[in-house]
Amino acid sequence: MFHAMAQLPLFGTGPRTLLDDASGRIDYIPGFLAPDEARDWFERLRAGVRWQSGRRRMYEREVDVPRLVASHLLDDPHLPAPLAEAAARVRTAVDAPFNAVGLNLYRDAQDSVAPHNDRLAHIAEGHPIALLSLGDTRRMTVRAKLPPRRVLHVDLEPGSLFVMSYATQLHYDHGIPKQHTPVGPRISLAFRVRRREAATD
Ligand SMILES: O=C(O)CCC(=O)C(=O)O
Repeated sequence: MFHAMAQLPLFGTGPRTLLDDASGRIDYIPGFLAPDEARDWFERLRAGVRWQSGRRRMYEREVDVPRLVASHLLDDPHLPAPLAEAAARVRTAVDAPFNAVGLNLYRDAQDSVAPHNDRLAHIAEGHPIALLSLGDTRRMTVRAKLPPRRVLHVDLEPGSLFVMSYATQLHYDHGIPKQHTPVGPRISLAFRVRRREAATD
């Protein structure tokens, strides 16, 4: 599924396979982007994307999600330049026909994403999800849905790439919890292969 990743990272301590069994595969590639590039894309995206407050249903009510979001199809003629560059770069590492990117902006330590798996009705079966991190480091928690509920905690550093196979979405939830210590803003780019009939979100 993934290209030989060992040859890809030019910075950081090298790629790590965090999980690889019948329940799926997760790879973490620190230093996938050079620090200057990660900083540049962060600034350009923070300023140049039309960030929105996401909404979700909770107990019969609509509430804001605690972060800002945006999404683009990758064939959008108005795709912001850093997203086109990021998509091209991610495709060099991950062998998947990514066609959409979801963006998350965590403004501070209070912003988060609750544990979830990606919506299976929206993503094409068999393809991975690749998360590119920019800005400050946030901790991702990946937890098995069933006992013994194996847990992975991964600090997603700026310029890193975190790749989850499709199968992991069946067996694990992933999330970014709020944290007690102050932290600066972080942007994540979630590259997905969306089913064409699914609306963007
Ligand atoms: O910010 C992240 O790295 C995780 C984002 C995520 O889980 C999602 O967009 O579904």
